[in-house]
Amino acid sequence: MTSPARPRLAGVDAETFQTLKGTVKRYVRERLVPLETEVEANDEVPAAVVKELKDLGLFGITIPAEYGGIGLSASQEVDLAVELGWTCPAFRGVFGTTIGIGSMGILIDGTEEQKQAFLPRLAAGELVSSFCLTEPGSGSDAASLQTSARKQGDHYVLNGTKRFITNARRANLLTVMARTDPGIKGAGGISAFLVDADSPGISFGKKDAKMGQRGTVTSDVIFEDVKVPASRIIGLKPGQGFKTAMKVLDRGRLHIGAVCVGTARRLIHEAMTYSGERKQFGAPIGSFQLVQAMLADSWTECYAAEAMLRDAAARFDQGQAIVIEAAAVKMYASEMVGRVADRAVQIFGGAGYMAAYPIERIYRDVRLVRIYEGTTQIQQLVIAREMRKGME
Ligand code: COS
Repeated sequence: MTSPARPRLAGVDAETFQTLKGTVKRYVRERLVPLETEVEANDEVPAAVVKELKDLGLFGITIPAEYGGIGLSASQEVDLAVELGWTCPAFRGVFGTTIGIGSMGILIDGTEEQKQAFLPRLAAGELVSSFCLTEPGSGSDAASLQTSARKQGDHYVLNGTKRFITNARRANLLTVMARTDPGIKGAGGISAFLVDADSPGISFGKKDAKMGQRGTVTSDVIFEDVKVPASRIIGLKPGQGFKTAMKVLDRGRLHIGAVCVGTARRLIHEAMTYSGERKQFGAPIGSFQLVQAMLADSWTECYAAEAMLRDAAARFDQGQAIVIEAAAVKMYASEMVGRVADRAVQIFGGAGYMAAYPIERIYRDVRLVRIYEGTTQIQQLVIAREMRKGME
C-alpha cells in the first residue's frame, strides 16, 4: 500500500535532538504552562513569548539546514510536537503554520529559486506564513474552491475569499490555492500561489470569535484584483496546486496527531494528580475502580495513538508515501484526545466544568482537532479510498 515517494529524511543527530527536546520540554512546562490563564483571559500570546519562540529556533524546525532551518526528521518533529501539545494551542499556533502548512508547499513542490527566496526567512521567523485553502463555500470539498486567478501577461489577478485562515493576520506570506483554469471544475484547475500578504487588494476580516483555542488567530482573507507574478506559482506548474495542498496536509496531519498525543498526556497527568488528591467516601477517588477504568482506557488509547504516530513518522522518514497512515493517525489521535478530555471532565466532576481548572479549557480546545486539517469523516474517506486502491 506504500511506495517510495521522497528521499529519506535523516534529521539532526540524536544528541542535538535530545538537547533541543529537553529545552523545549522545560520551556513548555516552566514558562508556558504558568501563562495559560493569561492567554485564555487576553486571547493573545504575549509578545515576549513570540520572541522567545523565535530565539529557540522553533520557526525553522522542519526546514532543512541547507535553507537555514534545524531540519528535523518527521520522527523528531512529532516528538517535539508531543511536548508542545502539553500546553495550550495558542503558543504552538504562533509558528504552527510557518513550520507546517504555510511552508511545506515550497519545500515539497517549489523550485530551487523559490526555496532559496523564502525558506531561510521563514526559518528565521522573519516571515510568518499562512495556508489559504478553505473558502465560505468550500471546506471538506476543497477541490470545488472558487477563488479565481486570471492570467494577464506575466502575472495573475486573484479574486475571492478565504475563510478561517489561521495566522493570516500575522502573516507576511500566504500560500493561496486559486483556480487558474476555470474550464476545469475540480482539482486539476487549481494552482498554489506564494502571495505577499501586503499586496494591494488583500484585506483581512476581523479576528474570528471561537469556542476555544483562545490566543490563536483566524480570519477571512479577501482578494480583490490582487496582482501576483506568474513566477509565484509553486513549482511554476499551473494545475498542480491541489496536489501540493494534499501533500502538505499529509505531513500536517502527522503533526496534529502528535499535538493530540501531547494534550492527552497532559489531560491524563491532570486527572491522575486530581484523582490522587480528591477524596470522596473517605478515600482518594483514584482508589475507586470505576475511576481507574477511565484512567486506564485513556492511557491505553493515548499509547495506541502514539504507536501509530511513531510508525507513520518513521515510514515518512524512510521515504514512503503515508497518505493512508497520516489520515489514520489524524483521525484516531483527534478522536482519542476528545474521549480523554471527556473522561478527564468526568473524573474532575463539578470541578471539571469550572474555568478555574485547566480541564474545561482543554475540553473546548480539543474539539477543533476533529474538524481542522480535514474532518474525521474526510479522513475516513481518504482511508477507504487508499484501501480500495490496494484492492485494484
Ligand atoms: N498526495 C498527492 N496527491 C493527492 C493526494 C495526496 N495526499 N490526495 C489526492 N491527490 C491527487 C489525486 O491523486 C488526484 O490526482 P489525479 O487527478 O491526477 O488522479 C487529485 O489529487 C484529486 O484527488 P481526489 O480525486 O481524491 O480529490 P477529491 O476532490 O475527491 O477530494 C478530499 C479529496 C476530499 C480527500 C480532499 O478534498 C480533502 O482532503 N478535503 C479536506 C480538505 C481539508 O483538509 N481542509 C482543511 C482545511 S486546510 S488546513
